[in-house]
Amino acid sequence: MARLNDNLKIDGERLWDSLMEMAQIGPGVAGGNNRQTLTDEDGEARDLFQSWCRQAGLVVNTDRMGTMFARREGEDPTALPVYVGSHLDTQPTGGKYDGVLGVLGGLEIIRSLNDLGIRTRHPIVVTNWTNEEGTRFAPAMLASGVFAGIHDEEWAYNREDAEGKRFGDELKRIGWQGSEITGDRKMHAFFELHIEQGPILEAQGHEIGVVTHGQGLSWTQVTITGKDSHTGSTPMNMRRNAGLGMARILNLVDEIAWDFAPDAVGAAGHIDVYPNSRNVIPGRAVFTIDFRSPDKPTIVAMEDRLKSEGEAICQDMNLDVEFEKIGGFDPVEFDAGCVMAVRNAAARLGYSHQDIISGAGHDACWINRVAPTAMVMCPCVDGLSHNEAEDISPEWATAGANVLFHAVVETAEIIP
Ligand code: HGY
Ligand code: MN
Ligand code: MN
Repeated sequence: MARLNDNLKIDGERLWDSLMEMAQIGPGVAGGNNRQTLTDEDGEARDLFQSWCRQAGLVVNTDRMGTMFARREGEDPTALPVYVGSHLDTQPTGGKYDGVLGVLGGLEIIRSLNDLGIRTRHPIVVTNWTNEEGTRFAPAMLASGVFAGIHDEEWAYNREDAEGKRFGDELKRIGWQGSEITGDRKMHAFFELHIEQGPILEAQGHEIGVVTHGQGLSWTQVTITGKDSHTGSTPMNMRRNAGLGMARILNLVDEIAWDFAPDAVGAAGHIDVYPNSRNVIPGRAVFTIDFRSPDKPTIVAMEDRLKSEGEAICQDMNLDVEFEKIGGFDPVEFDAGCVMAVRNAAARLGYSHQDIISGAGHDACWINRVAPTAMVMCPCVDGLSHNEAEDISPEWATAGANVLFHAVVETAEIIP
């Protein structure tokens, strides 16, 4: 009977083919993907994933946040399942592997267990979390956050996109509002395979990242109010330029991040000025500041400086300003036992590996609150992600999925 030894491997070619087929849904304009959460394209991806799960003999259920759970029975149906997964939604200019590798890597484990005729004591559940990216509906990791009891469902349902569409309405529109109460499921453990989205593993020449921690995240939405006026006839000393106020605060964000570097980063990826007309001084600016650090006091210090110095900037410019915390989570330490299963798997399989702190946020960061959790990372080319040029090698995908396979199956206990 198969034991956990180094010839227990997934089918890398089948995994790669599935990644390429999924990438056809919601294509971007430069070779990547634009498959934002709860769009028709997201619905198509869900349908394809569900059909693959059913072909693999899995029973698929969905909770009220639309998260998909595809279950393979264990010898002991009363044993808490081992969950494995990530997300299928992408950034508007996303890559083909961010999130998708973790969902299809989980499915590949099932396909390989079926091929090898291996049974496990614990059931195994492959998971697709709704709205990990938080790009269409802030914040990121929304469904896993409701699952972990961080957000309540009604608040999540009322999140609106840039066109004023509600999360709850869009979930119903694409037909993926399930009936399960979100968070009722209990887990024996959760594992997530993800590309690093940074340059460390490739630069160090390692195939596997054993993720011990995740850095903390803080999203602050800033709203500056000035006065729309004519760009030609309004004297400089009479202007209340919200766009200029935003520019000065964005410069402040960069200064703050550099002051706390190298263990902190900061930027604003979402920026809107109104009315955004060439000959109107912007009377309103709305933008989101993204601060990250593995150190919680550093994040608090950055948020405090943003507020105090940002208020001073706006006061000087006769502008009104509001700061609203719209997302974030504390730095995460993953479960030592699950991390050990990942590290042992990488060693057993002979992959070069190193411990690493995740720079990006993941559903695992919330699920770590309610179940023993760990992550496996593989490198990505030039550390590039959240860019359509995101790229990995088939070998890296296979290595990551093999380590995930061993960590999940060890935790789910092979039936001899
Ligand atoms: O923002 C993040 O770190 C994740 O990619 N959603
Ligand atoms: Mn991701
Ligand atoms: Mn992402």
